Formats: sequence, structure tokens, C-alpha cells
Amino acid sequence: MNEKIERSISFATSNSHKFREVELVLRRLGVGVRRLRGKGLEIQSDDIVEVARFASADASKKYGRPLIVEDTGLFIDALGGFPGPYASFVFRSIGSEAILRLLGGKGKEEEEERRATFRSAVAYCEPAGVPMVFRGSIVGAIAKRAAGRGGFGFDPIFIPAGHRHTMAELSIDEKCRISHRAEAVTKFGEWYVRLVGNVYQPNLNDSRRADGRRHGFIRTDTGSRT
Ligand code: ITT
Repeated sequence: MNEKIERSISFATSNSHKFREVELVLRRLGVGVRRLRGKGLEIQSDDIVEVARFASADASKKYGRPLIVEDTGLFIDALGGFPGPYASFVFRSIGSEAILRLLGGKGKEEEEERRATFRSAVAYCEPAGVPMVFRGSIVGAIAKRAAGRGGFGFDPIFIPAGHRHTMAELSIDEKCRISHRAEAVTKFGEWYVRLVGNVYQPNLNDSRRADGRRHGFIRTDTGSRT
């Protein structure tokens, strides 16, 4: 039996770019992904972990199955962490060019003065369960001008530390080796493979599988990963 077929997880997201990236990262770990096009309720919070936690609990109840959600924030040092968890609203309302203008207006020219961090929180939850959160981040700098056609969102203005090009100039494969999302999703995937791997042993009989599955999916609230 091919274990890769047994392992899969649902991902609730309205964002097709995020879905492709999560799919690519999890495929490397032998985990398939099904997309749920809706998402859980997003609370207003300064903390992406709280946003992801709440959304995963809401969505897993709504869809009646274990699933993951992912929330990203972009934190720009010179702007006091703006837009942070409100990246989605800021991107839709004023866009990347406005961020460049804001930084330009502050006379921020040097790379270290344009320091920014993408943070990702992946939350896994089962219906009536307690969410488990996995985190990832990538430090970089806001470019002086947008470049690149790949990626999405703020990728054209974000240069990962140690790189000379924006994230939008990387291939999706390259982005998914270094990104905030790749880190968080990899942590989730490794944990999930252990969880499901213990359950779907080919030599287990059906009743033990069922028990294992139930046991494997029991959650505690101590599982946050950093
Ligand atoms: P969900 O349905 O999954 O919540 P979303 O598009 O609302 O999708 P987020 O709240 O996680 O996703 O992301 C907020 C915004 O931040 C997103 O709309 C992009 O503009 C930007 N963003 C997220 N991830 C990014 C990435 O990897 N690179 C560049 N920009 C990103």
C-alpha cells in the first residue's frame, strides 16, 4: 500500500497561491492536501497565532473534519510592525506601492532600516478539538522597488535575508524552501506524518486502526510549536 495516498489533510483557504505552496511543501513529506475554499471566522487580533487558532476551530466545526488553516502577517520594523496581522486588508486597500512610499517618506534607505519579517501560523484542529499551532518566519528587507512576477501579495517587495532578489523573483520551489509558510507547514507536516504514520500501519487490523486513529487525533493544548 502506498502510504502517501493514506496521508492527506484538508486546508481551508480562500487563497489559491497559499494552497499551491502548502500543497508543494506537504507533497515533499508525502502528505496530500484537499482544498476547502471557505475559511474559518477571522478574529481581529494582533497575534496571528490567535487568528489561526480561532479560524481552525471554527472551520473544523463548520466542515466537520480535521483541517488546517494558515495565517500570515508582515511585520515591518520601521513602521512599528505595520501591517502585521492586517496584511490582507492593507494589501487589498493600499497595496505594496503604498508600503514603499511609506518607507521612502521615512528616508529609510539602508537594508537594515528596511528590515521586515513574514510570520506564518498553521493551525490544525479537529471538530470539538483543541487547535495545535506551528509557526514559521523569514527575515528580510523591503525592496526599494517592486520586482518579479512570481509569488503573490507582498512578494515583489520582500527580499529574503542573504538573497539579492525579491521573493517574487524566486521560483515557487525556491520560495517553498525558505519561506515563513514552508517552515510552519513543514513543522506541521512532520508532526502529522508521525501522528498518521502511527495509525496507518499496513499490518494493523481494522479495529486497531480505528482505535489508533481516534487516539492519534486526540489533542492537547500544550502543542504549540515555535
Ligand atoms: P486565507 O483565506 O487563507 O486567510 P488570505 O489571502 O486572507 O487567505 P492571509 O490572511 O494569511 O491570507 O494573508 C494576508 C495577506 O498577506 C495576503 O492577502 C497577502 O497579500 C499577504 N501574504 C500572505 N502570505 C504571503 C506570502 O507568502 N508572500 C507575500 N505576501 C503574502
